[in-house]
Amino acid sequence: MTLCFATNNANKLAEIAALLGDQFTLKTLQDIGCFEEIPETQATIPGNSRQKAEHVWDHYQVNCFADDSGLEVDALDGAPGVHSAYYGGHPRSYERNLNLLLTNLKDQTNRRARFRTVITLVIDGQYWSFEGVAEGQILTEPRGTGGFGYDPIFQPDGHDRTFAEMSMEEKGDISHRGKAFAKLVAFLKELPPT
Ligand code: ITT
Repeated sequence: MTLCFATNNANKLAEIAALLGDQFTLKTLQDIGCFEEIPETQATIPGNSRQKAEHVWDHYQVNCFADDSGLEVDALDGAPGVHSAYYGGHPRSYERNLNLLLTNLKDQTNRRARFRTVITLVIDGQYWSFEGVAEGQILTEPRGTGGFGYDPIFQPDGHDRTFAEMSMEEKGDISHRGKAFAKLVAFLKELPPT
């Protein structure tokens, strides 16, 4: 089956490609001729995930999936959440985002947080969604050089390393996106062959 992954984030694409078996052919937005910035104007992670998939289906009639992810920090009432990409004020400036989060958590003892991913799948105009959550804590200083975004300050429960200190495969086994994606793949494998 051929599916487009509606993302402009090369890190996400690499993570998913590493998890995907040969039975699926992954297309990028560029492959299907989509070069515009897809709007993400909804107030929730599921809303933005749906908006991205809907944009591709409505404009290109291509079967696809989109993910929207965010980091929810308890001591900040769930922020940055749906605003994770722009938290520091600059689109996808990972360093600014991460530094602002550390500043806002200065002297805070409650470091509990979770990454949440919601994937929306659209096939022939029919929609499904799949969620994955990774619980953990925010460290006081970044550690590791792998991954992207908030990975250097997020230590998942049951591990003594951050996501940025893990290989892509290791992160994929326990991450929010990996879990949501495993549900997506299980669902796709049950579909009748086209
Ligand atoms: P697309 O919308 O094009 O897919 P994006 O980078 O905007 O890419 P999201 O809106 O889903 O991605 O994610 C919002 C931000 O959350 C993202 O920019 C990162 O800062 C952070 N984030 C998402 N997944 C992450 C992960 O696995 N590790 C670390 N940070 C992550």
